[in-house]
Amino acid sequence: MSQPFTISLDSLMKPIDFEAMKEAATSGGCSSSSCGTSAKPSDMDEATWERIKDHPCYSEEAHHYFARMHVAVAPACNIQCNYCNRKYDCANESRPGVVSEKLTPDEARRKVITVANEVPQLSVLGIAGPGDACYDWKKTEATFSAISKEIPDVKLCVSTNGLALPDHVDELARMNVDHVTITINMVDPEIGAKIYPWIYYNKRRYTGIEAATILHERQMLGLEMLTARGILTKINSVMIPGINDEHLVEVNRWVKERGAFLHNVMPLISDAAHGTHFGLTGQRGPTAMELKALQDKLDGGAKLMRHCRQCRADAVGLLGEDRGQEFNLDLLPEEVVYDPSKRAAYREIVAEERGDHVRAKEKAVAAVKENAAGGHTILVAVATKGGGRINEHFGHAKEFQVYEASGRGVAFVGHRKIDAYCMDGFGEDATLDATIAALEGVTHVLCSKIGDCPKDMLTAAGIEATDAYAYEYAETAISALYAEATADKGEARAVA
Ligand code: CLF
Ligand code: SF4
Repeated sequence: MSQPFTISLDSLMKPIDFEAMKEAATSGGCSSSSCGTSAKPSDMDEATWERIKDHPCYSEEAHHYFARMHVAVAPACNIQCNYCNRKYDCANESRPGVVSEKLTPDEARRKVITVANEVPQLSVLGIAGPGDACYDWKKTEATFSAISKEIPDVKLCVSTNGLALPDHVDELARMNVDHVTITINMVDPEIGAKIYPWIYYNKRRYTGIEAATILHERQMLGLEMLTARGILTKINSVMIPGINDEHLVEVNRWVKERGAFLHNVMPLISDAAHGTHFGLTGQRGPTAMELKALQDKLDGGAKLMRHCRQCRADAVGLLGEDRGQEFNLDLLPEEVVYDPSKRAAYREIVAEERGDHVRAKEKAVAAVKENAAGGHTILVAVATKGGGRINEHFGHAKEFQVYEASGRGVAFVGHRKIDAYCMDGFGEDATLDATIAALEGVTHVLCSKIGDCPKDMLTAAGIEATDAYAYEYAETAISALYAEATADKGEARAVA
């Protein structure tokens, strides 16, 4: 690995030290053979890659480096989902938690420019509620047109339930909105009636199967219209055990046939405290392994997104982090002027780092495939602050990124949210128990530092934890672990 870039990658996290980043980049951190290597997947054309390479949701690889922000300008909604309570964020695109503040388009403009000046990773501005961006259209339109004039290179992204979408596809295309998400939970209105108690359409309220039929037809029409205009469309589906979990195979097939670019299956988040219909009636969400099993089953259909963090409708930062509180309205300056210098400098450094990472990843994948005799699989949880590196202490991690190593190579397969184990220098046993439960199915943990006590408890739970690969790329470390694991298996077989 190229050790000097660990300095720069840590400095990619806040606060940013550009001098250190530049020094690292010119001191051999990026080998000449790897500089400029494209991270483009081999099965994607250049034009499509150009459109997604900086979008943290549309490219799993980009999510290690680039950030999105949502502005909560669209509170009105035209349907009712059984997993949503109006007091909470739109569950289409966010975990249930109140939006801290709704914004007018002008407040949103001030916030976006302030964030762009301070968070150089910012590449995407999304409107994901807290209601529906297409139904609350005037505010969505006013926000996008103001921002695109001042920060022309920020990508505009919209999330919608699809009911009002067909009315605005042409305007979206005109405004250069290149990424649209539709939440589609069913293609069978009988299943839809169990998810949507009512919709409001053409100044009338519809219920039951009639409501679900209209919603389904509008969603399919919207998707087809977007595809016809070349807009990249992602489909989000909420996995609701016993209601639409098996049916999502059918949904995947329908959306693939209609040109969807990605399919993102998210677990239902259900809690009576959120006051949703599903929460109050005891409808459970899927376990992490149930979600993974469904995603594995969908492999080969519409391309899957597995790195969604179900972020808030006012989220700011890399996926998995939320810096929204740093940019609350009362902290924003009255007058804002966009300064592109930090974003430009960041992109220059990241372009080189990504080349290095891709080269390391290719090497790791090849090594795992070579060692894969016997069909051995390991599931590895990585503590990271970003950059695709193992650069977070076990006790500070609030999530793990999970990778699978098998005969097919090394692949990112999801994440597990946890509470940080270490608070004020002390570890909480109860938190560790919950972390171990959240790591169901995981065989190894990689982090930049771990104490003996948590390490021993993880070992007792059958999970091998190590900080021996601190600051390595995740894939590089995983290929080494895989080689060890398969060698152990070989020995075991030889002894037997
Ligand atoms: Fe936001 Fe959605 Fe655009 Fe991303 S989120 S509007 S596509 S910029 Fe991303 Fe967040 Fe998952 Fe959404 S991680 S909830 S998929
Ligand atoms: Fe809630 Fe979003 Fe569904 Fe509207 S579309 S009811 S805001 S989850």
